[in-house]
Amino acid sequence: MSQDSQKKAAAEAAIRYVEDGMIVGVGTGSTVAHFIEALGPLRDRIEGAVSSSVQSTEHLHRLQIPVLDLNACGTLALYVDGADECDPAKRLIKGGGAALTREKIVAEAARRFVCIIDQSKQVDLLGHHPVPIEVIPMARSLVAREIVRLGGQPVWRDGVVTDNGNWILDIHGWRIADPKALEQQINQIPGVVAVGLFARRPADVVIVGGREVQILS
Ligand code: ABF
Repeated sequence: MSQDSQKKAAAEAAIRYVEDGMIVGVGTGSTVAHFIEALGPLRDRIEGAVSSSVQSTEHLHRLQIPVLDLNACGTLALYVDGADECDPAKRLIKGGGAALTREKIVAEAARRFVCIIDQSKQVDLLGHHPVPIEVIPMARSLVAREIVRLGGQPVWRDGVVTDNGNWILDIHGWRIADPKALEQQINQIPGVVAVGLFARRPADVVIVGGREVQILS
């Protein structure tokens, strides 16, 4: 089964968590694009969606799904998003698509975070995929130096500007034994907007696509 078919299978399986009248938090990426497509036919049964990126907002609009402002929604019942890596404790690396800050905000606002992935995203230890950090542009070098002190190798994702007008550093070379502690340490560096480690708020349910879809809860 191709990687994209696995993504589609995971995304379609996530539809069972959508209930009538819900406001659904929607992530970003190619797996989520399949979820948005599957959400289209349910547009009249849900109140709307809160989006984590301009890309997903445009996709939701094309399918005539109302996109709501998180500030007007309070706690969301459900957030569905993909990931770049997922460990057995459902802790994640996210942000390959540069939407990590808004993804983190919507995940935090949700009671249930359902993460949809293909099998290549499952790892025992986080860190094979670089860890993205969104930084305020003037702090790029400062944050990079601090990251080197923490044993990482920062690479500036040159040319990429986030939806919030910031820049991304991708941190290579970490094998992350304690993702929660590292997340906290990075969050303390001035100029860091968000780090793509989702350990303090991991996923609640992980759906892994395949011939047989696996649901880890
Ligand atoms: C978003 O999309 C990101 O946090 C993650 O980086 C990425 C996963 O991409 P894809 O679904 O395209 O593999 O969820």
